[in-house]
Amino acid sequence: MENQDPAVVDAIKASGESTLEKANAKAKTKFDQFINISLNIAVTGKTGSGKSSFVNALRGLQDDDEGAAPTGVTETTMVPAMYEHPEMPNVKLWDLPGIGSPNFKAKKYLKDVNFKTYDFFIILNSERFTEHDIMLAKEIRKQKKSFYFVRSKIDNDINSEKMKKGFDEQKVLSIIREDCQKNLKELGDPKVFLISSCHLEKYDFESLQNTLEDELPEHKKDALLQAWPVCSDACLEKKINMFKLMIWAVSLASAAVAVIPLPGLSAACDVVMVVSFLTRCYYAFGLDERSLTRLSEKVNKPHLKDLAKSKLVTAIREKALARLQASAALAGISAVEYLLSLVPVVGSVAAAGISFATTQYLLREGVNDLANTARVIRKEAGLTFVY
Ligand SMILES: Nc1nc2c(ncn2[C@@H]2O[C@H](COP(=O)(O)OP(=O)(O)OP(=O)(O)O)[C@@H](O)[C@H]2O)c(=O)[nH]1
Ligand SMILES: [Mg+2]
Repeated sequence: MENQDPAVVDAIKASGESTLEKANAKAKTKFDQFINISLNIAVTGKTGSGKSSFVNALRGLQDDDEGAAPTGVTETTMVPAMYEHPEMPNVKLWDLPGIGSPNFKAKKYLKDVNFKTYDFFIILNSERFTEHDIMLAKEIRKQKKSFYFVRSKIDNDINSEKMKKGFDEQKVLSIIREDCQKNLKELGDPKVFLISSCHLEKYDFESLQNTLEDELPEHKKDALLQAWPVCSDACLEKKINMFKLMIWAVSLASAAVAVIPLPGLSAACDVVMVVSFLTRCYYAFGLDERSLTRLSEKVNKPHLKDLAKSKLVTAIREKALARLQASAALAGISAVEYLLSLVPVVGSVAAAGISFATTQYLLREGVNDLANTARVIRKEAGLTFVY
């Protein structure tokens, strides 16, 4: 390996493989999984428990947004309805029919909703869990799938308790938690997550994220973390770290260094891959128009969007790829050079020409730029120190 570009050597090392050939193969698989692996989340529970609202919240949508699952006190979902994550179509949320009917049969229900489709089930109840929830959980376990109990609409409970004298939020939460757990004892003390779909940044939403991450297989974990709404600083940092850990794979997969380039020698770079990776990053960090609008409204700070104006963020927002080719053609430069013009470039990188190291640099600087923008926005939104 002594003649290889040091950046390539680094990437091979990061892959954990011994040769460039093996590292390349691993990089391609890893990149493909990162973008395309399917994750199917089933949301079930009693009629009216807030399933559709929870599905919407996980997709970063409000109940009245276009494309949101219909919600409301009279609305009943009769068949499983599939909702793709708006930016990550590989992550699918399934809004299952309610389980409240008097002659409910868990086995038949699971068969009817085609249980094999789902990676795991989330069972919601906005009151105490009942025998139906327990029957369903037992049947899910029998079918060797996982389930997670969510006690929904916690904001309602907190609001009504707030009126009372000596209100203590933590105390109310532990009473609800204990009450729910008492009902579920026969299942062996499963965790119950207290959640409000209107306030994902509060209560146990982050804890649900951590538990799912711990229990999902490695390759599914990345899909979950990409699609999960940014609910805390820790969540954002985890996302940033995940994207950084992917850089070796994207650079190898996109560089097509089948023939080992020597230092400084140019290497072909698959710009489409680089752009799709940075675009994923942009959505995962919540920098898209819709997420920013929602955040601005929530914290009542309309100027937040003005903080997402770096060259890279703007290029992605304005549909980078289509414009990228046009602008590159207009300026008579390569698409990589154009991409490079969107991140701060130090002299030596610019002078070196488009090499493997340039692609790596571009990815690193790109992720850093998006990460810093997302951090600044959270800070300005006043969310950084809340947790
Ligand atoms: N305050 C509050 N209201 C919620 C929350 N989640 C859902 N709701 C409200 O509860 C009602 C029922 O919510 P849905 O999401 O339609 O419930 P569902 O389980 O999908 O109902 P079905 O499809 O009929 O089984 C709606 O009016 C929602 O706005 C929440 O976290 N907090
Ligand atoms: Mg519904």
